Amino acid sequence: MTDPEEKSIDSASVKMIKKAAADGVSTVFDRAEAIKPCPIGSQGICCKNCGMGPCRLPAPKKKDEEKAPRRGLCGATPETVAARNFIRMIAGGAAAHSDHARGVAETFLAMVKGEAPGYGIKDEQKLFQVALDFGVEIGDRDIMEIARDVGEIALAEFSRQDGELQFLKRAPLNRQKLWKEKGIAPRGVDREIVEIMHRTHMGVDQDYKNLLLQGTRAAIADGWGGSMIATELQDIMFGTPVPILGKVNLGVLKKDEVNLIIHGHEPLLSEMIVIAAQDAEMIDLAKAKGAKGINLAGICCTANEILMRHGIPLAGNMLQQELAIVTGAVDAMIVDIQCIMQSLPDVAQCYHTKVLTTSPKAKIPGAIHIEFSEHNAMESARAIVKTAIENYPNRPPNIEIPDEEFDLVAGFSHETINYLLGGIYRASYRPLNDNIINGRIRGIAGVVGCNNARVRHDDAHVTMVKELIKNDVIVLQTGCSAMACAKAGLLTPEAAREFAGEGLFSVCETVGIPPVLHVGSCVDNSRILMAATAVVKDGGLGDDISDLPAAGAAPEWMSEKAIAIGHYFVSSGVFTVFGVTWPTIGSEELTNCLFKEFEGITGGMWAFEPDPIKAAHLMIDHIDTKRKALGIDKARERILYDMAMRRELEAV
Ligand code: NFS
Repeated sequence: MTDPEEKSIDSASVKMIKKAAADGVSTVFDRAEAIKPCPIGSQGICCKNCGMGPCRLPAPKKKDEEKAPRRGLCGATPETVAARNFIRMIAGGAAAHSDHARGVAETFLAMVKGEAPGYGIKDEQKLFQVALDFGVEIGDRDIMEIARDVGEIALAEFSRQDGELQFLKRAPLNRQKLWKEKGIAPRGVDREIVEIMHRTHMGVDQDYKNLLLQGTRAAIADGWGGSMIATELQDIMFGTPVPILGKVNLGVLKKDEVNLIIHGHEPLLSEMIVIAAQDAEMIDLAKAKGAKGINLAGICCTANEILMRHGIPLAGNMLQQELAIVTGAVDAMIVDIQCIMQSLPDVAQCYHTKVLTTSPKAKIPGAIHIEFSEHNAMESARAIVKTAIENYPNRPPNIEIPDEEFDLVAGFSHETINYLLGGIYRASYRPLNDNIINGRIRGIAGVVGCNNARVRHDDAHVTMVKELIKNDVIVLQTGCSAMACAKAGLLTPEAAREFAGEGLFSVCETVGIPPVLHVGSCVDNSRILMAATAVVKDGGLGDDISDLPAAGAAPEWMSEKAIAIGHYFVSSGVFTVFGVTWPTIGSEELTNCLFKEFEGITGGMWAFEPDPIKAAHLMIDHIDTKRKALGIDKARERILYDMAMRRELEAV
């Protein structure tokens, strides 16, 4: 294997990659060297949607072949094939977010009916807000009656057969109008996903632009439907996050406590485990087994959920899931759904870790299955915690916990941003807008998404975000990207002094916020949509999200969910840059449509740039173009001039 230092910028991960090699354990980093991606598949031009194929349509190499048509057996063009593949990725991603959301809605309804003991309502204000959005009468009705109506409407949204999703009404009016005019305002996400699967079946929709429009409907249904429903109902049940101090990286594991890692996505499970792990009986049991206590930590997006609401530490992001087990100190890793590697039980075999699956939708051979349902949540949570405790005495001799452990502040829901900037009594986005208008803040960037073993772990996230804040762009983050930057120390208020440009630093210092705001898990990218909408509604920065000096990025994306998210940002009017690889590159025409023509349809567009510094500058250029269109470009020049003058004065 090539130098482990080349695999990650995170020293804790490098140590564990080395330990894995010494222990004879194969990880994703080894497999990434052994298996090379198929060049035709990765360009999106391999069609395997029928039994006559797979038809691979690479560009002809020799000049004389240039005129030979590239066609599948049915005559499908590279454009059609790449568009089919691309929107099937959107379908996969939207399905993942939305099925998660459906689970939340079902639990919410069970809670209302008294069939989900342990769950309740923590944020009544948000319940009333969603009730208003859904047109549910509030009056002096009992809270559970209101909640029942909200839950029923939320659940019905998934299979809405006609009309439009209710949450579309939350978007700026111009955005709603545009979606209507272009015919892309979605119905229920289930229906839009099924229609993708139908249209991409052999011999149905052969027009790549028409295919992309269907992908657009499903993506909007994800962002403003499935994902937003998940975020809102989770907030109602578990509380809307407020700023909270946390810790990140493998150093959060404890040598002398039972280490229980929660990995996956649904807070339905992790919230219950947080409670079960605090149970006195469980702590006594841990002590009886020789441990000093029970230490919970998270991996992947469920980690972000429990960090934001309880301050539970983050053990690491997606590419650290195997490495956590390699420490030898994890007594159990509990998984639910999404971003979970099948290799976990294999890695665990070399240590003592028990891998527990909990969802009937996600089983792994070699793992122990303890089924979790909302009806017996606490019972299964306790069984899970007990399994971890009982495994503590089996710790192997070769334990090595890296020291790396960093502070971060998380919990910046869009409601929180409102209060922080505007104060309790006049909560508003006004100060943010004013600071964008006066140029101290140049613009807003959302940097989100996965890790990808094809590139150096965490490198692109951290490099891009540093470049953005250096140029006075405030960054909102979710998911693995937020964890990467937290490990680099960017998610603390002190980071503003060290890394931010002078304008952004002055705002961060006044308000006491980090230059990089942790907004939550991947379904919480819906919070970024709401924040962008709030900025538009506060005024002075245009009439639509596409007018804002804002941009999005997923520099280390790998999952279909990331494509769905990227496309709902583009469809909401945001310029969005992805790194690593681009899944339609095999069709120039289709790629051109997504990168250029799409701006004429949705006001947003895609870009691909694997170099994170160049990608950051694409975002900054876009932000500057929007500032110019808004007529606020001069304000920034003045600010910078003032700063320079001040420095000169200070020098005298
Ligand atoms: Ni989102 Fe990617 Fe997964 Fe979270 Fe991490 S890999 S698309 S960031 S954990 S969902």
